[in-house]
Parts: sequence; structure tokens; C-alpha cells
Amino acid sequence: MASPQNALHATRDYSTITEIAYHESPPSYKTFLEQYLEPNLPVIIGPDLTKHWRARLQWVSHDTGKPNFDNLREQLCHNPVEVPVADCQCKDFTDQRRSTMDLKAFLDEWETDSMANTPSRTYLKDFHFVRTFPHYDAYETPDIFRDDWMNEFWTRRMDMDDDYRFVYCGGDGTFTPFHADVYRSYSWSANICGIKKWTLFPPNQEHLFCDNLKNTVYDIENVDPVQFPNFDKAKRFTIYQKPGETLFVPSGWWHQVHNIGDTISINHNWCNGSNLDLLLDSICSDLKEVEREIEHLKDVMEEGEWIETCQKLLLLNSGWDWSTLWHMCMTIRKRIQAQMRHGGLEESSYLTFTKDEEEMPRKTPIFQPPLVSQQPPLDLTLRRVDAVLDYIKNEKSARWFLEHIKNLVLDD
Ligand SMILES: O=C(O)CCC(=O)C(=O)O
Ligand SMILES: [Fe+2]
Repeated sequence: MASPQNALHATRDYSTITEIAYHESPPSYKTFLEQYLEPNLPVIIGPDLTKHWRARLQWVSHDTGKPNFDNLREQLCHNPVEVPVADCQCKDFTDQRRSTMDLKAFLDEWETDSMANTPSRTYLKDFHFVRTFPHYDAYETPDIFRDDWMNEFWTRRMDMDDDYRFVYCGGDGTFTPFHADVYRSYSWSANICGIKKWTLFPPNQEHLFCDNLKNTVYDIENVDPVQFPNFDKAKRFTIYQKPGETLFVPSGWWHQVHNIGDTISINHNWCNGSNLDLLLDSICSDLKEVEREIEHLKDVMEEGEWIETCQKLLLLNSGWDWSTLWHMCMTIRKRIQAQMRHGGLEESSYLTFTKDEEEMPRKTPIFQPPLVSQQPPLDLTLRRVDAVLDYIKNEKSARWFLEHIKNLVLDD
């Protein structure tokens, strides 16, 4: 399905990149937008960006550079906290086997491995730190990453209390298998301690690491040459992210991450007008996939029932359906229009809540939207959002779903 956004985007050309850019101190928003966000290229930012963070000052032992296990236990383990973990030695389809455990038990086990200098097996990942410790203030979102629609929308949603703000903790040898991020979102990852080895693959090489049955490579260090005979041909960049450094991971870049030594990092998944077209493409192709999988039910179902079933499966498999995308775009549209009405003044007073929003019982702190100077020109963003809203209105199944199931009047 051709994206309605193409006209609003410069082409992204990955053929000429020879290395990953490094900025000692954070680039201005304009530089970040023009050189990295819009062309969809990675960049590493030096440790100045994070040097004042509480996480850098209090989670790391200054003499050893290793995690300060005593501080972590003292500050975070007053009460039992259940955290998500992955078993790095156990493959489960395209991921590692996931479970949960108590945070203090995790820290104790990790410290034991660390003192014995043995590799770790358990990796604490996708831990919703801000949601779990709303008043802790471990870090602040860097200005260049503030134009983040996923966290802005998810933390204001009326139907759930969630976000995409995570902490990762793992000993030597823990790793994240080969993947591209959910819904082709961006991520940024700030390293608090240890070293992270990233191998990044520019987009449009999927044919080299996905087979005809849609299986993908799991571990780039252990690839079956019969199943993926051309994997070695894939262009890649390897970087070693040192303590305090932050990496911007662009949309649709596949990657694998290995922790060298005891490693803690903070990351957000995010999207905005610069990758909205890629996000829409990803939802459209996930939907096609769902439709193919249950093709055999199409003839025995009413049209509405078929559309609703596909949307339910899409939400279950991919975390989005048409309604999610619609509501995210509408939330952003409303905020952009408020900023336009205020003539681009750098104030956040226009970011007030509706009465319902104020009364919503919420544990997760709201993600503050970007100032005008921390995002692209407002009229460009509005055009991008409107292109996606128009696309949804004109897509037959989306229109039916939103009108009949979500009771929206789409022609307003
Ligand atoms: O740090 C890791 O292990 C994985 C992080 C990651 O995949 C990301 O930030 O996109
Ligand atoms: Fe990732």
C-alpha cells in the first residue's frame, strides 16, 4: 500500500553512509532534525548530555565504574517490585524467554555474577521505570528527543496507563537478539554504565536476513548459512557505546545489542512526523499479514465481523489498530493547533488538560510535549498528520471500523 506521506518526505538514501556520526556535545535541534531525524540516520552523542542525571551520579560506583548495587537496593527496593526479565540462553520464537522476578532478587543475583566475574544469563529489560517510580527523576528526556508522540499520546490516553520509557540492566554476556523496533519506532538509548556493542543494519536489506517463510536471523553471531546464505552481504555498522553516551536508533534499522561488563541503560521508543510514513507502512503490512492468516474465515463472516476480527488480531500482534493510530494523530493535531494559536510562544500554558483528562486516575507521569523550538515547523507536522488522517478516512476497513465500532463521526 503506497504511503500518503511520500510526498512529504525527502528520499532516504542509505547507500552512501560510511560511518556513524559522533557529536561530543548535543547537536542543536535543527542539526538533529536535518542531519539525523529526517534522513533517518543514527548518531551517537557524548557523555555531556547525561552527566548530571541522577542515574549517572547514584547508580554507578565512582571508583569502579560498576553499578552501585547498594544504592540501587536502598533506593529502589523498599517494597517488593516485580520486574520483567529475559533468559539470554533461551530462544522463544524470535525473542528470548520472558518472565518476571523481584527487583531485589535480580540485583542480588546480578551482583553475585559480577563479583565472580561470570557471564550473566538474566537480563532485566523493558522495565517501565518512570511508571514504576513516578517521583524518582532518574533522568530527563533530552530536548532533541522531546518530539515523541508515542509517549505524549500513551501517557494522556484515557483508556490505559502506560508508556514507552524503559530501563535495561544486564551483566556481562547479556544481549538483545536481532530485531527492528516495534512499529518501526525510533529508539534512543543512554548508557549509564558498562559498554554496549551495537550492530546496526540500514533498512532495505531484509531479503538478506528474512527467509521466504518470514523467519528472521535470531543471533547475528550464529547464522545458519543454509537458511540465510546471503547474510554476510548485509551492510552493517558496529559501535561500542561507552558510559554516558547516547545512541539515536533510526526507524526500521535492524540491530543486535551485546552488553560488555555490567551494563545499565535508559531508553525510549518514540515516533513523530519524521517517521510517521514508515509507521503507517508497518501497520498496513502487519494488517495485510493478519488478513492473509485468516483468509479462510472471510467467506463465512459478515464484512463487519471480518474487519473487527482483523483489527483485534492486529492490536494483539502489533499493539496498534486503526483506532490507536487515529487517536494518536488527533491528540497531536490538537496540541499542534493550540501551539499555532499561541503564535509559537515558548510557553506550555496552552498544554492544559480537559476536565476528563485531569480526573483520569493515573500513575504514569505525563510526558511533556515539545516546545515549538524542539520540533519541525508546525505547518509541516500538521500536513503530515492530516495526510495520515485522510488516508485512514479513505481506507475502507479503517473507516468502517472507526464509524461502527468506535462511533466516530469522521467527516467533521
Ligand atoms: O539495550 C538493549 O539490549 C536493546 C535496546 C534496543 O534494542 C533499543 O534501544 O532499540
Ligand atoms: Fe531495539
